[in-house]
Amino acid sequence: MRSSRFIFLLVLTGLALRAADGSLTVRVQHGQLPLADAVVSLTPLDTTVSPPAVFPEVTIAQEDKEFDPYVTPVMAGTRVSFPNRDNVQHHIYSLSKPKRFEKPLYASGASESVLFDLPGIVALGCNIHDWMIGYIVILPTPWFAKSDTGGGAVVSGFPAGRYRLEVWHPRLAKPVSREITLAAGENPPEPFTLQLKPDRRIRRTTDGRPGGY
Ligand SMILES: [Cu+2]
Repeated sequence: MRSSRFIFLLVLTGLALRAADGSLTVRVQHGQLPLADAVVSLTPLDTTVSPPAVFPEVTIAQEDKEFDPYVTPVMAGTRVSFPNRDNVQHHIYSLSKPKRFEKPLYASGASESVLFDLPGIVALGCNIHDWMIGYIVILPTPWFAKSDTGGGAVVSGFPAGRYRLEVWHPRLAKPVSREITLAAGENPPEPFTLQLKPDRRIRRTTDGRPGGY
């Protein structure tokens, strides 16, 4: 469909690096509009990343028959819990390569966790509610951020050096990456333009599905 193809403009602004603690601010736009839920990551090319002593706790809730958040970036090695905050049962699954799993019919209030140890994209679905879709972006680096409703993402805490800058979004046909060198006083890299594919989420009626579950 011609109308479903959009230009996706990634604008990198306000690069500011201190000696031991870099910070990169990225603005992700869809035409003139800010685009939320893009994951921006920096993977070092000259050094290896050692895993943190303790991984932060990450939660993806099932709430109002949706996955919340819709997109969740984590570092490989992170355990994610899936609490059911609805008063109906859910049956979540992933058919994605980095982690295939299934949590059959589980009830309100229940929470189960899954370890995501391999980098890649995991798409989450629910066997009961077809429209439920969520993504886990598993990264080989601790330096990443997700764009907010204003399209802004701030990656911070990385040392100066050479990085692979990657951008992923549910509506990108393929992930986009480029090599950049981030050093104190450096200008932001040139903006780049990406192609988006249609939003795959199924639209719900305002009151959910008639006679729903
Ligand atoms: Cu469900």
